[in-house]
Amino acid sequence: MHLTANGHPLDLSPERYGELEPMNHLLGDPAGLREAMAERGHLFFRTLLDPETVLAARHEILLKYAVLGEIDDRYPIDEAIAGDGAGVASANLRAFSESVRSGARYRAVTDAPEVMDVHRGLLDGEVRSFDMRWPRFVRPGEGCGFHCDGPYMNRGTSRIFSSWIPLGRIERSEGALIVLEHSHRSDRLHNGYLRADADRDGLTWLDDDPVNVQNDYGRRWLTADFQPGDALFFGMHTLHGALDNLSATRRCRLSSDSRYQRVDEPADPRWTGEHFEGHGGSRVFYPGLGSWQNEDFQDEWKDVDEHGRLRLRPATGASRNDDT
Ligand SMILES: O=C(O)CCC(=O)C(=O)O
Repeated sequence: MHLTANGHPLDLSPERYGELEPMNHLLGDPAGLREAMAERGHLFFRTLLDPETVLAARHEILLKYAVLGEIDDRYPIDEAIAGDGAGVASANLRAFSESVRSGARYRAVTDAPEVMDVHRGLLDGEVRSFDMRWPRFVRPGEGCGFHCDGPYMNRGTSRIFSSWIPLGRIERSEGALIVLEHSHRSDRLHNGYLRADADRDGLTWLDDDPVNVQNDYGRRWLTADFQPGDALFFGMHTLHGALDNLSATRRCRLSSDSRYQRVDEPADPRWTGEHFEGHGGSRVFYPGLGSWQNEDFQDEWKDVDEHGRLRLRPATGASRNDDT
C-alpha cells in the first residue's frame, strides 16, 4: 500500500501509522466519552448513523455537483467519478455553496440525533451545531494540509468539538482523514500555534509533510477505511489532515465536517448567525484545485465577484509567459 499526504509519502511502519479504534462501547456513557476524548483527542465510531441517512445526503449533494460538471455523468452520479468541472467558472458559487450546506438531507446528517447525543455527552449540556457546515468534494489528486481546528473556531467559546463524517464509502487511498495520536497534548502546539487566531494572524497550514509533522508534534497517524454511517469526533487541539485522494477510478471523496458547542456559551461570529462572516471578504467555501488552471485554487475559500462568479487568476504558466 502506498499513501501520501500533500504528495509526501506516509511512513507506514507500525510505530508511525495505525488504525482508528472504534469506541462504540462508550455510546450512552457521557462520562466515559469525556474521559476517552481527554485521553485520546479523538473518538471514532462505526455505524453511528443510519447508512441510508448518509447515502441520502450523498445523493442530494452529488446531484448539485453534477449540475456543475464536477461529476462525469457517463457513470452513476452516486459513484462521484470526477468530471471536467466545465460549469464551475460560470456558476454562481455563492448560491451553490449555500445550497449544498443548507440541504435538508445533509442537515439530517450533521444534526442527526446520534451525532448530537455524542456532543451533548462530550460537552455535558445542550448543544448546537455551527450554522456553517463544511461539505467537501475532494477530487483525485487533492487532499488537505495539516492543522488544528482551534485557531479557526476560537472567537466564542473554546469548548468545541468537530465531527468528520464520510458521506459514502471512503477508503484510505481515496482521501480519508488522518489524526495524529497524542498531538492534542503537544506543549509545542499549546505554547504557540494554538494561541493564534487563524484570520487575524494569517495562518496557513502548519505543514504539508506528514513525517515532519509527526516528528514535531505526535506519534502515529491514525486512519481507517470509512463506511457510510461511521463518524470521527475530535477536539480543537488535535492535529489532523487528509490523505491524498489516489483513486484509480477517479472517484471523488465526499465528506462533511461540522462543529458543535453548548447553546449557553458564546459563538464565533465567523460561523454562526444568519449572515456569518466566514473568512471575510467575498470568498466562498469551494475547496480544491479543480481542473481549470487557476493558480489561486489550492485554497479552500475562493474569491467570487458580486454575482458569485469565480474571480479566475491566471495560471502560473500564463503569468510567466506574460512576464517574458
Ligand atoms: O476533510 C478534510 O479534508 C479536512 C477536514 C478537516 O480539516 C476538519 O474536519 O477539520
